[in-house]
Amino acid sequence: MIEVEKKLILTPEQEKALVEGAEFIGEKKFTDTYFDDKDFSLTIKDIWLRERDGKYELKLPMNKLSESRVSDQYRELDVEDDILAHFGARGINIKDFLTKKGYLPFCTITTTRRKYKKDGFVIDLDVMDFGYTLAEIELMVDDESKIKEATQAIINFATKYGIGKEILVRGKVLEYLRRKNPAHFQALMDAWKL
Ligand code: V4E
Repeated sequence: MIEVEKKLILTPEQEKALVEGAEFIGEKKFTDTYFDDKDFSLTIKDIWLRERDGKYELKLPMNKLSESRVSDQYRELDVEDDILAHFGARGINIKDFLTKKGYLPFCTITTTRRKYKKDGFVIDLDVMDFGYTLAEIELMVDDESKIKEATQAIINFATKYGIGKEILVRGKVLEYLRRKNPAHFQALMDAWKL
């Protein structure tokens, strides 16, 4: 399955309208630590290696950085062996792999996430510990050919609640870097030509 998602910054009124009548799925809190080397080799390629509450995850981009980012699609690996295999490092311990590659933590964020369902869409309301709040509207599709359609469906759904003017919303990690590690942030902006 492919997750198609759109990140949004909502006003309190928009948030209220969006969750009104939605099914509340639950709230959870998790802490992510992201890794990269001193040259930002992974994140420059839009590759995100993280440890979420002790479990390693890798997000790999499916759309090219040059394409317009109306929505985000990433392939996600959450099995350690699959992550190591992606880097051609099968058979070693992931901690040793990180050390060998010089991948060090560059950002740690704790998120409190409230999850809702409405009209077949999943809505996440994320509050981050560094003073940033984001909403995400998500749809799962079973084939790459359906990404465009799903993106449009998300936009139409958001428009119903007066949301959707801002196409490019900074994700939590980019906002964290902008505030706390401007050199890393600038390296990404330069590499991505944003
Ligand atoms: C994909 C990505 C980053 C990694 C963090 O991904 P994100 O979806 O923000 O995290 P989260 O906690 O919501 O993960 P989930 O629980 O949904 O798996 S950091 C930046 N990006 C991509 C990105 C980009 N390339 N460009 C812009 C302008 N924004 C975001």
